[in-house]
Parts: sequence; structure tokens; C-alpha cells
Amino acid sequence: IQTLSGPVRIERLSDSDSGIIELKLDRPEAKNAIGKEMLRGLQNAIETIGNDSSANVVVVSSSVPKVFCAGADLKERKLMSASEVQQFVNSLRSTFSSLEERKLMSASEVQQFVNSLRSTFSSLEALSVPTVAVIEGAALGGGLEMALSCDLRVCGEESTFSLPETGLAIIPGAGGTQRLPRIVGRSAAKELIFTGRRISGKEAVSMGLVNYCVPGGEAHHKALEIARDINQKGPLAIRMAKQAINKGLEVDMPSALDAEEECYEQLLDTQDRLEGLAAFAEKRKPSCAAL
Ligand code: CO8
Repeated sequence: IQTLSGPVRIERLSDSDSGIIELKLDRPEAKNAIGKEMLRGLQNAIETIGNDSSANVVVVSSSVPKVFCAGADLKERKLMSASEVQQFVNSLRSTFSSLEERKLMSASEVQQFVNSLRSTFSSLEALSVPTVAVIEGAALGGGLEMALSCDLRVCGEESTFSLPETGLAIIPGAGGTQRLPRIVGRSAAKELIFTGRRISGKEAVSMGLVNYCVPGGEAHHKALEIARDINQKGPLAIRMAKQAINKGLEVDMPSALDAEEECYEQLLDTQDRLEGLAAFAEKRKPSCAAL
């Protein structure tokens, strides 16, 4: 796999773990806040992983201590009214001979940025293989929305979670209002979104927001344990299971059962299935090479 650098890196583990891909957020100076460069990095990483047929599971984590992701870059996307922009540009004109320092986004650029953020998280969610988010520290705003786009979440005890957008007079618009209630239920999601309250890892696990809450510093280890487990299973079966669950949750029950049947049928003629059955009959582990 191509190893991407910059604020988003991807790496493949080796030997028997070679189906596991690590996607790491690495923008320490801004606590992994998602600005334009970070967003491009995420898009490239997701596309690269999506094109890699030997990827079986993705672990999404942060290289920056005590933070998963501080959300959208609030400095880059600061919204100004038209007259404020005019005032700002005028003041820059008098201060600098060029306008290169004007890095802030206009309202329409913010709109574009949010649309890309939304579609990037949707492509993360749509990866055919399972994704596990590792949260050690803060997962806030867009950072939490990114974690919600993963299939599983594991956190350290000192982690904090919040969707603080209403405090900024916006809503969690990169999937938060839709994915959070589907994970924790509508009542808990409404309370968290209306108040922006920060919750701890322990509370997050009690409401089903994360799958596991482990002692601080051990979340990555736990996520790898889960990833290894998944990596040992029939890779096509895992993809079909994800597809069946995701498709089924979007439609009514009869259509959901049809979706499940379609996915099941795709597995009937595979070498993987025959090897799984043979291994059971011969009382041995299925051969990973065949799987
Ligand atoms: N954007 C830009 N810079 C940030 C951000 C951010 N979101 N968060 C932190 N930083 C910067 C700080 O400004 C600081 O920079 P500098 O050193 O230049 O002063 C640097 O990172 C370090 O930050 P702290 O000193 O605050 O570090 P701490 O370890 O004390 O705290 C926290 C880390 C807890 C992450 C804290 O920085 C924090 O609370 N940050 C704000 C988080 C926040 O409110 N995020 C929500 C953003 S809103 C959002 O994501 C909406 C997305 C959906 C869009 C849909 C719209 C329709």
C-alpha cells in the first residue's frame, strides 16, 4: 500500500496482520482540527484504502497525545458577515501589500467545505471493510462525527466526547444529527446535541456510543485486538455482513431481509466458504492463505 504522509498517514501492518490498515491523524499544532489540508488528506487516504482489495480492516487513530480530533478547524472556517469581510480585507490591504494572509473562508467556501466534510465521512462509512476508531482524549464536533462514521469505537477512560456545535450557533452538520441517534437512540442524542455536554469515556460506553472503554493508553491495543480478530475471518463474509447490516438499516424489514439474502448468496460459491466448512469437518483452523 502507498504510505501517505502529511496530516493523515496510512500504513499497513506486516506479516499475519497485513490485512490491517492504520489511518492516523497527525496535526499536533491544531489538535488534529480538520482544515482544508487535513480534509484532502482524509479523502486521499479513504480513496487509497477503498482501492486496496487486500485491506480487511481499518484502524483510525490519532498520533497526537490526548486528542482524537478537535473537530472542524475553527480558525480556518471562521465565518464573517459581508461587512466584516470588507472591513477585514481593507485592514489587510493597509497592513500588507498582498492579500496572501487572508486564509479565512467566505460563507460559500464554508458551505463547500462542510459539503466535502459530509461526503468524506460518508465515504469513510461506505468503505466495504470494517473501520475501528481509537479515541484517546478529545473527540469533539467534526472529530466525533468522524468517529461516528466508523463501524466500531474504542476509547480510553480519560476521553471526552461532545458535539458543541449549538454553542457555536450551528448544528452538527457532517452527519452528527443523523448518525448519533442511530447509535445511541434519539433521546440521548437529542440531549447531547441540544446541550453540547461533554461526556466521559465511561458514560460513552454506558450509552453505547463506544463499544469498549479501557484504561487510558490501552485503546489502540484493544482496537488492534478487535482488528486481528476480524482479519482472521473470511474477508468476503465480513464485507457482506457489513453491507447487509448497513443496507438493511436503511429500509423496511422485508427489503432488509432481501438485502441479507443477496449478500448471503454472494458467499455460496466462494472458496472461502468451502475452506471454512472443510476446516470445521477436519477440526482445524481455516487456512488464512485460502481465506
Ligand atoms: N480549530 C482550530 N484550532 C484548534 C481547534 C479547532 N477546532 N481546536 C484546538 N485548536 C488549536 C488551539 O487554538 C491551539 O492553538 P494555539 O496553540 O495556536 O493557541 C492549539 O490547537 C492547542 O489547543 P489548546 O491549547 O486548546 O489545547 P488543549 O489540550 O488545552 O485542549 C481541546 C484541546 C480540548 C481539543 C481544545 O482545544 C478545544 O476544546 N478545542 C475546540 C474544540 C471544538 O469546539 N470543536 C468543535 C468544532 S465545531 C465542528 O467541528 C463542526 C463540524 C461540523 C460542521 C457542520 C456545520 C454546518
